[in-house]
Amino acid sequence: PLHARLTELFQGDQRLPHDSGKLVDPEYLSNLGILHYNFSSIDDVNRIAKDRDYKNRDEITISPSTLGDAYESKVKTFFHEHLHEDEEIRYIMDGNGYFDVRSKDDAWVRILLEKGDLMIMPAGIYHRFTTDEKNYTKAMRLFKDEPKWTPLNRGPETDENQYRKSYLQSAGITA
Ligand code: KMT
Ligand code: NI
Repeated sequence: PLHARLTELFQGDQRLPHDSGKLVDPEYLSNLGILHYNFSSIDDVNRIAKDRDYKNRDEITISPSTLGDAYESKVKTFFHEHLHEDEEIRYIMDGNGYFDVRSKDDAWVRILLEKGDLMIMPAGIYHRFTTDEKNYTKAMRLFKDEPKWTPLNRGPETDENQYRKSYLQSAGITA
């Protein structure tokens, strides 16, 4: 099951839960254009990839033991608010992690992903990622074609990005 909650004001470590206790239901997430599943078998992941014509994938283990000195800076980079011009599919193979996504009124919603969770985020949604206090996320990243996950950090330019504008329109968000 997937746990999503509105967050409190962010103070201190990004890896803490920052939980306001305000639960967000699956419909709230689907209204933001987010799909999620829990798959215990890789066959289910393969089926999603086939259905959506995803041809490539890679695996990343985000932890101090695999990334060494680069761990802290990697985690900070993933936590910069950004968008992509493609949808983002992530499958948690082991451990867990938080994806924060922007709500319709621009508040942060923190989504806890655990082993077996697969989330599909639409192109153009502002989001960020962090490990939690256990500092261990093993994830599969799926790509349509060549591995391409260029994050475009939020700023005046991304607000004008055509993928951002299409997203706002499809989610029915008016600024
Ligand atoms: C992203 O786009 O922020 C990421 O892919 C984070 C690393 S994958 C869990
Ligand atoms: Ni991203």
